[in-house]
Amino acid sequence: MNKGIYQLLTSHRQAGKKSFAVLIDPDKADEAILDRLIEKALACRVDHFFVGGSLVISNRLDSCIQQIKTQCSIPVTLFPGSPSQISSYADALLYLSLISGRNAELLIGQHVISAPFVKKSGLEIIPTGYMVIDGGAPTTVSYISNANPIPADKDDIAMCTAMAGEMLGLKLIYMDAGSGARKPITESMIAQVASQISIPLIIGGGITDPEKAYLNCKAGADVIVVGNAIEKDVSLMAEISSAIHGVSVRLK
Ligand code: 1GP
Repeated sequence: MNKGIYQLLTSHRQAGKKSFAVLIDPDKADEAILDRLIEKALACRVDHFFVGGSLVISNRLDSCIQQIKTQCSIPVTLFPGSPSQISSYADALLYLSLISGRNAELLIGQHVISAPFVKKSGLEIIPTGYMVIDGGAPTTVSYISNANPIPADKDDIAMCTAMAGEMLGLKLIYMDAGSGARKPITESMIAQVASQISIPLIIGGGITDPEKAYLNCKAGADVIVVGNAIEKDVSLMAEISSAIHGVSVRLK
């Protein structure tokens, strides 16, 4: 039987292992593109597929996940831009609360409306503190969320936000500079947050090269998410994957 996704994340964290998640936007990945991505992901030891987007205009969410599921056993976790982005074909759902913002709808409002539907999905639900960090320019997520991101140089605000999220019972922290961010999250912010939480830390947004992925992991990220850069150049997947998996962490 498959381990739950959360158990996988926590056991990797405890073992000091870093994970690589490739983000797939169903609007951008047609069948042929997805075929290529899956083949490459299998060859590169990708740990997770995250599926979702801020919009998801097409009706391809279910078919996209079904295609992944028929071709490989890499776990699929939903990273939804809205409560409508639920598919029972996935393994798990990042149940996001936008704790960096003060938009009540994204903190709890939409969750209340979608709760019965989400519960019925049968998905593994992973309560996730979602923190949007300023990535140097407005991104889709910062626009859609209608909430101020945390300034890129305010490591202490990020740290306190993540601490509060953990103490409120959230099981993951996902810090995101937004898709295609000009400036990814700094190592100093990652290190400060990582030093104060004991739940897995996911980092994404604007990571375009293996060095950045490596440095993020060294700073304390447990999972690195890359979307845009791989959409543009699928060959990057191999380099980024080996950079992430090459990080060895001394256990405390
Ligand atoms: C966005 O964290 C993800 O929400 C990934 O960002 O597309 O810039 O890699 P990129």
